[in-house]
Amino acid sequence: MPIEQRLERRIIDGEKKGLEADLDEAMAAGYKALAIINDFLLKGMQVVGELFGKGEMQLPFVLQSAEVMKTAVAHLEPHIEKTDDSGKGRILLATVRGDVHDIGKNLVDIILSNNGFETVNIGIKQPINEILRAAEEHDVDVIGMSGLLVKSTQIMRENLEEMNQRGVAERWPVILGGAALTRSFVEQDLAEMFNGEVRYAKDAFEGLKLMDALVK
Ligand code: B1M
Repeated sequence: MPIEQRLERRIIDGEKKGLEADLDEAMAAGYKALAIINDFLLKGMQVVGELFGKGEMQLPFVLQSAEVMKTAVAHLEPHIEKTDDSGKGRILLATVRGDVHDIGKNLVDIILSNNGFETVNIGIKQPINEILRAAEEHDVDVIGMSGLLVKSTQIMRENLEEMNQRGVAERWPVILGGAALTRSFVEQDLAEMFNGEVRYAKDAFEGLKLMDALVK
């Protein structure tokens, strides 16, 4: 099997043995670390999501796929291109209350920190109290929330309502990301009720573009 398909297959099958050697082989063949993540590994994860959604894959196997994904990203991370910029600004990253999905958020973390931003990544299942406390403590410029469950889109709305109520909406622009969100939900529905600025990032690169625009 060609290396491209083998890597995609590894995610689908949750097969870790020999993973690093395959990743090294792909890099030696000229693929950049980020291209390996975006073009092969995430493609595999997409298939996992589809199989799981159709009831053709059980949760423990999804977990195994996620483990392979995380190990692969950790192996590739030192090879991801970095800019020489630093100190461009600081973002808080959290997966919202009730949601454990963190692969996407952690990719955003890598992309932003490799491109001159400081990240304060407080992890998964974070209630708004904790998000705001950490934002204050670390004096961040932007708050970034991630969530993949449909339920999380509602939690994000509640979080923005809470920011309105506490009078801190204008203090921190907010970037929202995650597969269950849509641009119109964030930039129309949520933007309408939020007293500050809220933007949608389809992927980590859009997150980076937004950070460049929001933190001047
Ligand atoms: Co779950 N899961 N999962 N899951 N899981 C989904 C999200 C689901 C769509 C699968 C499906 O049914 N097809 C479904 C949600 C359905 C819904 O809400 N309607 C689902 C479900 C149901 C669940 C459980 C409820 C299952 C159960 O227990 N019965 C449970 C939830 C537990 C909880 O959260 N309380 C659960 C658990 C899990 C695992 C633990 C097994 C594992 C997560 C492991 C981990 O993250 N550490 C898992 C996985 C792996 C998935 C799928 C298959 C893959 C997610 C992923 O990592 N994608 C997922 C299916 C799918 O999304 N298609 C699914 C790769 C990742 C790079 O993409 O996170 O979208 P993503 O991030 C992208 C962009 O969205 C964006 O940039 C990233 C990179 O480009 N982005 C941001 C994300 N955050 C951003 C933040 C930003 C900017 C951009 O700025 C702040």
